[in-house]
Amino acid sequence: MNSWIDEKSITTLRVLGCEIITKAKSGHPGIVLGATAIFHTLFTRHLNIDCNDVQWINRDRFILSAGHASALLYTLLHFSGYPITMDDLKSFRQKDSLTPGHPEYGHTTGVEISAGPLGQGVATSVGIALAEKHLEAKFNKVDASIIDHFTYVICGDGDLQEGVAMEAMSLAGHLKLNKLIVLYDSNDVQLDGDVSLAASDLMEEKVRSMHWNYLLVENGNDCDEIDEAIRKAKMSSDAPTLIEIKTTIGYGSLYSGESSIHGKPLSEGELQQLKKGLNYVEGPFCVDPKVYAFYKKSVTERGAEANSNWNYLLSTYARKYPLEYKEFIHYMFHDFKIENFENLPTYAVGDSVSTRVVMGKVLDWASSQMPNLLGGSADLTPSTMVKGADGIFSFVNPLGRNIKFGVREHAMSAIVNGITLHSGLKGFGAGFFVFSDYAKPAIRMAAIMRIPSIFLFSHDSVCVGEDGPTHQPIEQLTMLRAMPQIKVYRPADAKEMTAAMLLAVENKQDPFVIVSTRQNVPVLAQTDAEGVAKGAYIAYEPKKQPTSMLITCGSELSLCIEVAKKLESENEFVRVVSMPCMEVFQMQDEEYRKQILPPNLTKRMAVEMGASMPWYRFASYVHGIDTFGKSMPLKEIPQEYGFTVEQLYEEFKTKVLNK
Ligand SMILES: Cc1ncc(C[n+]2csc(CCOP(=O)(O)OP(=O)(O)O)c2C)c(N)n1
Ligand SMILES: [Mg+2]
Repeated sequence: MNSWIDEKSITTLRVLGCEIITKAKSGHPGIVLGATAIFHTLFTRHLNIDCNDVQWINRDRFILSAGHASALLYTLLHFSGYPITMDDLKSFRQKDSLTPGHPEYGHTTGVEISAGPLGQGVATSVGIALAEKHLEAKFNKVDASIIDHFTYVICGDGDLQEGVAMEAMSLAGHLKLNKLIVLYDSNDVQLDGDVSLAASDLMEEKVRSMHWNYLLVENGNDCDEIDEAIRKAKMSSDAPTLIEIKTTIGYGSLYSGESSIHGKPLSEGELQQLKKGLNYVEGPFCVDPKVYAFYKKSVTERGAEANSNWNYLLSTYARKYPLEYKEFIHYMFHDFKIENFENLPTYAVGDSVSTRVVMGKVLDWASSQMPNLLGGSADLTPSTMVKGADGIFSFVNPLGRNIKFGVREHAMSAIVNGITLHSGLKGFGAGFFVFSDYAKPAIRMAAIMRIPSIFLFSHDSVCVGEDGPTHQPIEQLTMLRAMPQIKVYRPADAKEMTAAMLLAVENKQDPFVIVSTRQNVPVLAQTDAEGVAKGAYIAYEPKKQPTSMLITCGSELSLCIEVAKKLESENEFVRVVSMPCMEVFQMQDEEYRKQILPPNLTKRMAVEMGASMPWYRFASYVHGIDTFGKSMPLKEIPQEYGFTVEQLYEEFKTKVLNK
């Protein structure tokens, strides 16, 4: 039985949530009416958050994976004292409102994660829970647990049908991330109809086999039953918990239990019917002051008190453990400027080394300077060379910074986002570049959220060789370069790679993708760290005023310089531009861009071992690869695709110079 105020609050959330959806003529009333008691119980009885200190590091994290419940989340945040007014609620889904269609991290205070693409929230929450475990092990003392919070997720049937959620949950169970609690809004309905049309998994067996606890709440309208299950889940155990909570989609409406209510706003008449059925007497957009008062007491003040107790604990900690406290503060602000470059591996001009080896070495070195770097590879450590420091992260070694992600590129990338989102840590993940396809939806979330996750990839081109077309990237660079708010670096040699990696580890906004070669490439005299920071620069300037240009990046730079030198010996003066990052170059001021790519220098050829499309922004003629690759020995590949000095020289002459 729910108390009077629980009942009143839940009804208010249902009605107000539906009112704003109806006003917007857009949104998802189904979950707003069905899962209300889950949200309400979690917020009023468990979630420790503080609207006056939204970045409080030890707050519980609330991850809404079912992003279509945004109307409910905004209404709850409004009740809980966050800066969302009734007018903001009334502007639900309108242009530039604080209440956009799906929750947007960095846009609406109190939103912990951008959500909408189902499954992402569940997977990202695994990274958040992992970060919590690591920081807990790093900083807590027997008499002062300064990191000690839960990560709560609300998800629906759709979230758990997504592969990314399953990949991540499998890892979370394996790593025994026991502070992770998933509240599953189980209503047997999804957008297209009954869940039984598309799935018949035995959820209990499924999650138990992944080493999760499983609890069932049969009446998802009963706050005490939900409360009891959350309490059990919080009790110490060595497993994360999934609580399956049976609810009725569209509860209280004419379409109760039907999939049609999932995303169809109620009409004014249906809204009146809902209010009548729920005995709701307030006028439109009106809230009984008792509901506000209840939320003030049970969310706002309870959260503020938890935060104030924590601050007291932290001040004791600061006194007793001043060194650890100092380090803790560094972690919180990612305040690890690299100043000591003494042991940074350097390379001599003329050395030959693959950029993946350099990527791994710089990361190892950076990890020694930045103790808050945490990540690893998707079962490809010997290939990508990417690993975290201090041993493998596990239940017994939560201090380990090397995460064995297994062959789970998608979950890896979402988990990296979770690690980064937690704050205090910076996540990275690595794999074969061609499998960035598997990681892309999570990379996109990092870009949308503007968080500084790092995605490292090796085997950047057809020069993978024998593994053939399935393993040879072609269109992946185009895909990522087309993505807003991300920096895609493809360095040319050890020096460029070192510079790009340093930018990535120190970066505080927007994700980095860094792509490295499998094969050895020469260390060039012409490459330059400052140029790398600007995205593009002149790598080779002929002795006389250039009359044409080669624009390139990655392993093709050394070839282009050779081509330019050969042409110079024939009195043809060609500039070579190294462009390791198009996005960063585009951000430079016009003067710099014109200096590197003078508009009057129209004879240009761009060269890259990948799809030609992105280069037409810079050159009207491109030598790329617009077919899939071929399985063949590495040494025959450059010839096959026209990437030898001789072939490029001929092509440049016939197609650009003598045109
Ligand atoms: C990756 C992804 N695919 C599809 C959608 C579109 N979509 C949003 S909600 C939804 C239905 C999901 O069903 P369920 O999780 O059971 O939600 P309910 O209808 O019960 O609220 C779908 C298909 C999406 N948001 N993300
Ligand atoms: Mg459902």
